[in-house]
Amino acid sequence: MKRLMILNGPNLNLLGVREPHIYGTTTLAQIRESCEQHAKKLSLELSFHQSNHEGEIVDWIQSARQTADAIIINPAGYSFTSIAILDAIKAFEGLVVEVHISNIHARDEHHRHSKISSAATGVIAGLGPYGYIAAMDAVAQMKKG
Ligand code: CA2
Repeated sequence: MKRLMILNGPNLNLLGVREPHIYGTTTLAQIRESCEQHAKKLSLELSFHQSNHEGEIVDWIQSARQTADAIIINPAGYSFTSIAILDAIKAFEGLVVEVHISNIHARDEHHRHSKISSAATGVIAGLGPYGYIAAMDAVAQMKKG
């Protein structure tokens, strides 16, 4: 069974609670629930995390070297700042899909250039919470990871 780690960065715990015009009304708990259901359908073993702390995210990515075959990551605000997360992703050998709920390319200049994307296998942006499901389908289909 393929093992998948889904990581969510800072403030994503506020999804559905604030700024629904940008990020929609779905909460992170609802996203987690739909990912868990989808993982069962795809026979993926899933772990799902959210943190507001960069070092904790780095620790999870490092632990994924032993415990996961693929990572789906929404680095949120750290997408645009974190060389530490970029370096940790580079040291992970499996498939990495970066997901953004909003279309970061259609946003202001602070939200356009993810540092993480250069190390990701693929990037999904702008599909709302469905982006996580699309990323899981990719993980299940693709050979690496
Ligand atoms: O669209 C995404 O998934 C983002 O990664 C979300 C990040 C943002 O910085 C990226 O540009 C795109 C922000 C997550 C913060 O989520 C909030 C949700 C509700 C209220 C405030 C923040």
